[in-house]
Amino acid sequence: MWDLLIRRARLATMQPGAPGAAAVEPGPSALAVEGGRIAWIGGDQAVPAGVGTPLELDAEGRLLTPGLVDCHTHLVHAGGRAAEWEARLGGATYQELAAQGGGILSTVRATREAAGGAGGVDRLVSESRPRLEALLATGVTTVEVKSGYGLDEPTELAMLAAARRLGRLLPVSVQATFLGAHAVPPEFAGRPDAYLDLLVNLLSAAAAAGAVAVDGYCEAGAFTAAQLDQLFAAATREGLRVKLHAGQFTDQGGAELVARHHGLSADHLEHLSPAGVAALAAAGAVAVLLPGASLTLRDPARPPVAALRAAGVPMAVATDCNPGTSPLTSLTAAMSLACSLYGLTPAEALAGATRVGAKALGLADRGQLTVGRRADLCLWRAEGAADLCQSIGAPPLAARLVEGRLVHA
Ligand code: DI6
Ligand code: FE
Repeated sequence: MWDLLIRRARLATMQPGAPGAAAVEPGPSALAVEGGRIAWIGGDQAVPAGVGTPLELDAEGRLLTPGLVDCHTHLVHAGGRAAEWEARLGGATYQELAAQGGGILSTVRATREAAGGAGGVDRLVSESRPRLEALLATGVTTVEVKSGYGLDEPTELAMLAAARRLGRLLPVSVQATFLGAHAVPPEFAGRPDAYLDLLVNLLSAAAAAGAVAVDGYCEAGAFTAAQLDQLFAAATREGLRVKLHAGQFTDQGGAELVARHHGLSADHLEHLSPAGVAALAAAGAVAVLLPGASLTLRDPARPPVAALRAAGVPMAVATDCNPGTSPLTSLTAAMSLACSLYGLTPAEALAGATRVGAKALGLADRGQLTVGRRADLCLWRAEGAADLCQSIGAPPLAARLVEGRLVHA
């Protein structure tokens, strides 16, 4: 007995090469759920007689996709940075503002203050919850959440605890990433190697607090590839998967660093050499594209999409939701920007927010509609990927299901 049968849908299975993957060719139209997993997929006429179901949903020809996966966010933090954005509109640069104590360190101050004392995790949760709710309303069923605005043990662990609690409060699967190597905190100014020692010692506590991956900021003024090499080697021994902010402003060899550590993904990549593209391709790592940051920073640099495509590097699309460079709480808007700014096709953007987003998190149990995978599903008031990706404002979401449960309709 199935728990739910969806009929008369237009399935975008997102299986590479399968009919319906680009949501344009005629493909299967019915899907059944049992025990939170996809139990059967086929044509409306092929639904086996005799398998009962208490719940049947008529999709009326709408597009059915895997639930969206936002594989790169910093949504847990306190405070905002609108004044910095305004200063940049007036001609200041991100680097100038950071050198004056703004940038990441200004959010670190706000987050440490919110997280300190009794009820700190609660305060982080209530500051961050509206951002997560907004993301969910755009069809997100799995979200990655990074730490990295604490940069000390208590605040980093409080951020990870807040991420975990949000995953219990709201119908979404949360994957936490430890980003202690986001910036050198003021108390370690001029002593980055001493701070890296602290991070290495923190890895097991971060894993115990729920982190499943480690990330770093490989950038001029942040961390070098050589420094992150040590951290990633220790993180791998701790069982954490590797992800990296690479090539946002300058190419520091981040893609090659990810490849050396068999990492899941290199993210940003506005500055990436042909050797970096080849390294990602050889390692099977994902390129995570974050067009919200290009838009907000008004940065004309673009990831080398044509070269990544030609080399067969899978491209994910994510929001990078953060208060400084990408205050974006809509994954469908990020998909739209990936097409308009970076030149992805709508089918690539949809794959980037489903199958490839899941790959960027090392999650093989979601991101495609196949029997046995999680029944994380979105039903859209749309006919295909182009309809879905063209919209920038209110997403055309008709229903969202997490493990087969209707959580948004
Ligand atoms: N992601 C990041 O982590 C940095 N830039 C980006 O796109 C810094 C974010 C920040 O300024 O807080
Ligand atoms: Fe980021």
